[in-house]
Amino acid sequence: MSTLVRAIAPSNIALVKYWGKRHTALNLPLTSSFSVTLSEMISVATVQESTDGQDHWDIQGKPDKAQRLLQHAREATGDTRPLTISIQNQFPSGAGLASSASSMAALGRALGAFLGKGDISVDTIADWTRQGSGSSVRSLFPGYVHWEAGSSEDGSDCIARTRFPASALPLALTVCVVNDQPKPIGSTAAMEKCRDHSPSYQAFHDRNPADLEAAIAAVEAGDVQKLGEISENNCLAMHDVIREAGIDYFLEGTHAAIAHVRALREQGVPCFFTIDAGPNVKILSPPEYQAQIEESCKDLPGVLFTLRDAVAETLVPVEHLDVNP
Ligand code: 2P0
Repeated sequence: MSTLVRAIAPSNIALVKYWGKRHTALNLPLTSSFSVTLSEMISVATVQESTDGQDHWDIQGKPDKAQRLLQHAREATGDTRPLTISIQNQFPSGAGLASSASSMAALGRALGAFLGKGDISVDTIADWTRQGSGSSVRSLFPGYVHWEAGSSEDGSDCIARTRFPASALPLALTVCVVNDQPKPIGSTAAMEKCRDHSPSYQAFHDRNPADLEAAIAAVEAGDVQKLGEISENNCLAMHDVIREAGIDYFLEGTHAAIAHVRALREQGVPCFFTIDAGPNVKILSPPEYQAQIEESCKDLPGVLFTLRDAVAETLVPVEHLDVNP
């Protein structure tokens, strides 16, 4: 028998976004960010020792990010056994939804348990997963998560933590999927273009502390409307920066969903949107409005399908299973 480690990690959605790096090689963010970790959109990673002396990968997409993560985990633990690694995204991974955060977080948790034998701290795991995807560090924690940018050269004060449990302000998330093709340019490359070409890149980062403080205060006060205002404005400011660099992630369905959220609010439905580096629109609302919101989005022009999710209260513990090699 040999041991197979199985770890799950969910996707996360930033309400105050990270869009720029202070250290490219270590992948350290320029500013802090604030997100919700989801409960349904998950990735599952398994790790076990290979019997033929080779590494084997069974993952969706290119393995370069995962290989970078593995290299850091091996250097940190000194454990270089050949591994068979699989990562599956249990949500439409071809649908332009960010799966790199959840897949890297799942792999990091699995490697932490397998190579580190359970003695590895979550901050060390975050240090590894950040090499694959910066925002993955937020997926290592449930609820409302604050990822501190820090200022140290080595990234030792760049840490994420749950700031509030999901119950502090119950939120449902309805995704309007408007594209099922890979996005035209990935986040890392887009951030670099923005740094080099967008006049309002600095202004976007200058507003970050105030947006963070206001978003945290809004959750503390249970004020969905305020949280929505801050999140929408932060997201639109990020997309202005992106557009200034000659990239426009929005499609017809993106504009239709934004207009729809605004119209719903006019009708008294408390909801707000946020959009990441892609065209899909995430609508956040109190859970009791989700069915109505989802139904009303189905026929919007350009919306292919909708997905339902919520903020995660806990993470699923890592499992150790005895299997035949
Ligand atoms: C965020 N995004 O805060 C921002 C908003 C997308 C839009 O972090 O370069 O895969 O690997 O650190 O984390 C998505 O990019 O990028 C992201 P890298 P990552 O959620």
